[in-house]
Parts: sequence; structure tokens; C-alpha cells
Amino acid sequence: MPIKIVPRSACRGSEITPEAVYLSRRQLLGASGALLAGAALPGWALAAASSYGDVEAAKGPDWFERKLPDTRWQAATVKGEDITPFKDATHYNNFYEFGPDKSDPAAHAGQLPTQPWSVVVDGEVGKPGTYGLEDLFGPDTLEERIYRMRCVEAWSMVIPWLGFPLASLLKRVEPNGKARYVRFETLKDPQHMPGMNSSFALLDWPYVEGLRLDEAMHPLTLMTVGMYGRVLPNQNGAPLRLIVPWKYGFKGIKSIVRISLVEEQPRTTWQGMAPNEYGFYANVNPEVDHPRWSQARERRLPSGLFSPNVRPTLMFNGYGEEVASLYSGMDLRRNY
Ligand SMILES: Nc1nc2c(c(=O)[nH]1)N[C@H]1C(S)=C(S)[C@@H](COP(=O)(O)O)O[C@H]1N2
Ligand SMILES: [Mo]
Repeated sequence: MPIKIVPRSACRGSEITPEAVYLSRRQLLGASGALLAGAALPGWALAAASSYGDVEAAKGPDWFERKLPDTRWQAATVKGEDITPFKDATHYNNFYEFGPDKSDPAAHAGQLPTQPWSVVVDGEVGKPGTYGLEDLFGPDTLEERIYRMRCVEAWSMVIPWLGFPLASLLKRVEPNGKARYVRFETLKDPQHMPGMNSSFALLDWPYVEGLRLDEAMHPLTLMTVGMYGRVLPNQNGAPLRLIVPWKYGFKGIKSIVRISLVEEQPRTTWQGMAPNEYGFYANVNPEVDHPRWSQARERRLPSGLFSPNVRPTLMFNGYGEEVASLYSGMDLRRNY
């Protein structure tokens, strides 16, 4: 049974604001007739539908469509934290395999074939193998989770993801007693990933990320296949990416092809590139600055010259109540 958690830091019924409500793609498409007719939906739903009218419809693979919950969702965020418009979340991206600029992923990732897709699960597990995406899910259905996403570069968004807990995937493949970390690897496909051939060859491909096993098993940690009620756009890491909402965005590895249970802490891409700037833990922490800039505040997108939309960064990105205990007794300045 999927663990249903409503983090106190994320959604509270009393704080639901109509502005923060958005309708899933299915609702948008299915309800558009009704919306036009102004029938059967309350006034705030009309307002919400128009404010999230920028969600581009896309049909996912059959297994994805089957696993979409068909009840009508009412996504809510904390007061004052609206969901980032789809356009911003899909046109301001980091995905260096497609190039170094924020606009490169949207421009180039569309060519990446994402179906069929398989993921190798290996290392210290009872059930290693090559799994099709649908098999990775097992009986899980998709859950929607609205999370803040805080990039180490001091910008942030609020995104409604669709996915399932990494914990349930891991339980299915049966980690053995030696498994202490999870290592993830992105697809390496220079033919479809123009950024890999560019002069921006700073990164060591494939992109690698990792979590301690207890972090990976935490109920907030999400294997993600969709966003804004639809299948994940390629620039956001289709068809499978990781979301760890209390950590800097670079932990959220995209287009995953390999998940390994390992004994030793994996060496991650950013650590390899600049170990004094990017640590293994990468927990969002307003008190520990990046060597080149402060992490005390962040720019919440959309942000412009006249409305910079700067806000204080929260410890563990606002999820401290849920995750702080994972790090009790650890020096977070040393373990950045
Ligand atoms: N494979 C891969 N995964 C990646 C990256 C990348 O360059 N390659 N960039 C990371 C960084 S720095 C961030 S902030 C997030 C951005 O996710 P988004 O583009 O969906 O907002 O993806 C992360 N995952
Ligand atoms: Mo990032």
C-alpha cells in the first residue's frame, strides 16, 4: 500500500488557496467543455484552470495513463507559494547532457527516444535485473506531490510531480545486508545529447548521483515520471528521474538507466568536478554558504527585474520536520 503522507510543511487543508489549485491535464482536457459552458465547476476552479492553462497536453505511454488517478485532484500549496507556471518549469532547466544554457534542454531534449526504456538494477540486491519502466512500479499507482525545488544556484520553483516512492521500488528488489547506499546513473547517448559533445566537457559522463539508503527509503523521496498532471517532458528528465525535495536540485538525477545498491558512498558527478563546492549530502541549508555565493535566500521563479521574488531559504527546504532526524549528530557544515 502506498504510504500517504501529507508533510506538515507542505499542504494543509486550512491553507488551501484557490490560486494554488490547478487541474490535472486529464481534468483540463476532460473538463474543458464543461469549463467553457461554465457548468459543474465552482468559480475558483474556473480561475485555476485558466491560470494553469499553459500546461501542454501530452499523452504518456499506456502504463502511465492507466496509473493516473482518475479522481479529481485539488492540488494545494502553502499560502503564498503558488505552483510555478508550466512554461517556466519546462524552459528554465539544467540538463547538461543537452547543453550548458537554461534554454538548451527545452531546445534539444525533444529528440531523445524515451520509449521503450529499461533500467538496470544491480549490486547488493536479491532481485537484480533489467526492468521495464512499468515493472519498476509494481502495483503502485501514481501519486501527486507538490514540492519546492531549490537549485544550488539559488533559484527555486514549486512543482507538482507525479511518481511513486523510491522506497517501494527498493523493497521490491530486496536490498541485502551489505547495501548502504544507492547509486543512480543517467543515460549516456551522445547521438541524442548534443551537450555531451560540446566544449562544455567539464562534467564526467554519465551523470551520477547517490543517496544513503535511509535517505532513499524516506517517504518523501520520489521516483518521478510526470509533472503537472502529465507525462514528464524530456527536458525535465523523462522518462524517470529522482526527486529529493530537501536537497539541492542537482541530486535530482534525470533520465535514469541504472540503479545500484552499493556498500561504499558513490562518487557523484558534481563532487568529482568541484568537491569543495558540491558535497555528497547537498541538503538545502541557508546557514552553509556555497564558497562563491550565499545560500540564505533564493529567487522563486518566475522572477524578473521588477519583481525579483526573492525569499528566505528554509532549512532542509522546509522539510526539516520530516527529515532532520536523518542527520542528528552530524556536522552539517562538514557534511555539506
Ligand atoms: N542527468 C542530469 N540530471 C540532472 C542535471 C543534469 O545536468 N543532468 N541537472 C541537475 C540540476 S543542477 C538541477 S537544478 C535539476 C533541474 O531540474 P529541472 O530542469 O527539472 O528543473 O536537475 C538535476 N538533474
Ligand atoms: Mo541545480
